[in-house]
Amino acid sequence: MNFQQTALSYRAILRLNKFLVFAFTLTLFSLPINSAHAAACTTSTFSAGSTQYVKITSGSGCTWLIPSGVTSLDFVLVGGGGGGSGGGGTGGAYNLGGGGGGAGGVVRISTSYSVVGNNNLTLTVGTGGSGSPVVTAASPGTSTTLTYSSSTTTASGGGGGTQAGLGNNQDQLSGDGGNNADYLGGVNVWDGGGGGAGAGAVGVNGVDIGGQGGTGGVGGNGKTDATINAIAAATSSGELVSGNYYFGGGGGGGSTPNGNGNPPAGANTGVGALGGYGGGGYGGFQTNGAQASAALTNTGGGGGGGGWISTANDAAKAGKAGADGIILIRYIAAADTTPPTFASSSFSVAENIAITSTAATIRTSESATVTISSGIDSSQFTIAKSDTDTAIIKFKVSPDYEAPTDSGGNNVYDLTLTATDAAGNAGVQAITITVTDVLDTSAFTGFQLAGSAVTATYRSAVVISATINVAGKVTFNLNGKVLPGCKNRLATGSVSTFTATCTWKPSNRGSVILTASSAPTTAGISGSTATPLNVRVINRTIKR
Ligand SMILES: [Ca+2]
Ligand SMILES: [Ca+2]
Ligand SMILES: [Ca+2]
Ligand SMILES: [Ca+2]
Repeated sequence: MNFQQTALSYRAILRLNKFLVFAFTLTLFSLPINSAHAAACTTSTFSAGSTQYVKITSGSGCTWLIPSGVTSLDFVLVGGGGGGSGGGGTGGAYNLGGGGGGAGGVVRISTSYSVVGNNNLTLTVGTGGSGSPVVTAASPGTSTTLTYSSSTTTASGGGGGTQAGLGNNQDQLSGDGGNNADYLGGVNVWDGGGGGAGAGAVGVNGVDIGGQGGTGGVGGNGKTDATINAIAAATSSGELVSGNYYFGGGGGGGSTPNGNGNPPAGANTGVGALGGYGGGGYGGFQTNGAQASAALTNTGGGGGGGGWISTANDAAKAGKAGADGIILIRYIAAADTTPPTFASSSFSVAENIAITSTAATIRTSESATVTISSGIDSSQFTIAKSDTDTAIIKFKVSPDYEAPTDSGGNNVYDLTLTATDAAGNAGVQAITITVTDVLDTSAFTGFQLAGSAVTATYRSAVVISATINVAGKVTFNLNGKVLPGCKNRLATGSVSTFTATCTWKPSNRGSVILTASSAPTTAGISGSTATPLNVRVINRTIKR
């Protein structure tokens, strides 16, 4: 450790103490978040058997409802990473590296909750600090918090990197890396990796020094463990390196050229080195020689500090932004012991429905397999699933209101359904399907001789009238033959009373049979035949 690094470390400790006082003050005066009207968090959900995973990558004071029956959950909380500072210096000292951003803190907890009803967690996902322009300190990341009842767990944001070149002293020629030190840590609570310090140029301030550059400091290590690995892998989160998932790496410090030629290998993302898995220094270089990249999204990584990549004075680079934090949740879904219920138990359908049409749409309270399990009329129906919680019932034979086939003959068909959910819970429901009448056939409501006579007089005209319930025409017959002039007589009237007449002058004596048949005007309504009239034709009465 050289003089410059020692000085940087000392200053970092001073700043740590200030942070602790600040954090304590915040804790005393912070107010609980009112979650009564908070919006639900936007989530991505995953499952593996009964193990459920929830990923939340943004949100401030949003709520997540602990599922019914769940009393134990695992969490990973990651704070936002600090931004990286820009490179460059004051007074024309351009060739100085900015500090990398500190990483977001990482907290892993496994907690039991006394869930008696609907219990909300109030969540905030910390955001990454902005990378700063040249010669400016960067913004810190913000905290990620989880509040249950009035108890809050916090993964704090990483500090922003500081700028380079505040003075002519050698130990001020590079930016300090950002810290993450505003909480005390504890079991399964990890300080995020600090950002790397930028490289300082050595020499006379304000000129293109050349040949006196340096390597930016490496960022702090990211955090992983078996639980983090399991949750991160299931949710495709974190930064995957050599089979482990990491969160909260510090950003690397910016580097400066070693001479007027090629820059040296600068801060890196820590893969294969001591650095954290945040962004490398912008202007620094990874060990493979490629320019470093920003922190990965939603890993809580710190942004890289800006370096200086050219011998020209105009090439000091801005710092990179820190990554937003993340909240990951894991729990075992509660066993399902609730049977499905049915939305309705009575249905009605008009007669003549096609056997391909739906007679009843059965909806259940959850995904279920629905069968016709019993019922006195059950054999007259089929059932088929249409989606996970809906089944369709159809008649095997189109029902006729005028000729019901149900038990009791009252057009009310009885059957019993059973809905079984994936856990094997079964709900049973008796249902009725009532067939309703439609006007599908005409009917005679009257058919008689004038005066309702049962005799007619030989060679004496008499009027026969027929009344039908729908508009149409009536044909009158005598002993099976159409009476002359009485074919298709228009029935006149309205609503359900339409009357047609026929004048008949009997040409034979004795008993005859009169009949009438209707031809409704409206398509789809079938005709009908009147009850036959038996009439005796007699001689004229002799006048005295
Ligand atoms: Ca169920
Ligand atoms: Ca019918
Ligand atoms: Ca019945
Ligand atoms: Ca009917």
